[in-house]
Amino acid sequence: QLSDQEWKHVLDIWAKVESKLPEHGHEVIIRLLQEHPETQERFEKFKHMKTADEMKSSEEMKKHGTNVFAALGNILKQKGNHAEVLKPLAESHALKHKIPVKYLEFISEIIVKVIAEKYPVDFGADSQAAMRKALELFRNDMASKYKEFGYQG
Ligand code: HE5
Repeated sequence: QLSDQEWKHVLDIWAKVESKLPEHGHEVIIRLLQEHPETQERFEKFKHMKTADEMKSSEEMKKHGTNVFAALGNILKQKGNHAEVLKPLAESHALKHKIPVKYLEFISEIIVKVIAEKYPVDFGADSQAAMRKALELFRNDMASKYKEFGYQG
């Protein structure tokens, strides 16, 4: 799906993201809940939170952002051969957390936006396009797994 050059773009920028993985993961979750309030309803632990400040000071949310970014990094590093690592994530998001593909689109957009803000020099047009493509591949494969699990997503 992606060329070697595109995967290199994706993994080079991800190496920078990893230098502050908990912080960047935390910020992405906050922005997701702020920009798409309907997603907040899916989080038992976070749905009571009212302000961005409350979210910023939440260690629990930071931990969740870390887990999300660690999982995503693990997937990206498979360079498309991610069936094995994707499966448990697709299963939990389909059957337990009930996360529509639309929400995966929301978080993908925010991931690209946040990385572009943090690393404007290193995340140029080619890298952004490559990251979009990698996230699209991730979503497509999540969507087909969702269907295997009987969730229409
Ligand atoms: O499912 C798990 O592990 C397989 C539990 C921890 C986890 C969750 C939970 C992980 C590793 C991820 N998510 C990873 C992940 C990567 C993609 C980009 N997620 Zn996840 N999530 C969990 C996403 C995308 C995504 C979008 C949305 C709206 N995710 C969510 C929502 C979501 C929820 C509600 C939960 C369970 C609640 C939770 O752990 O709260 C702290």
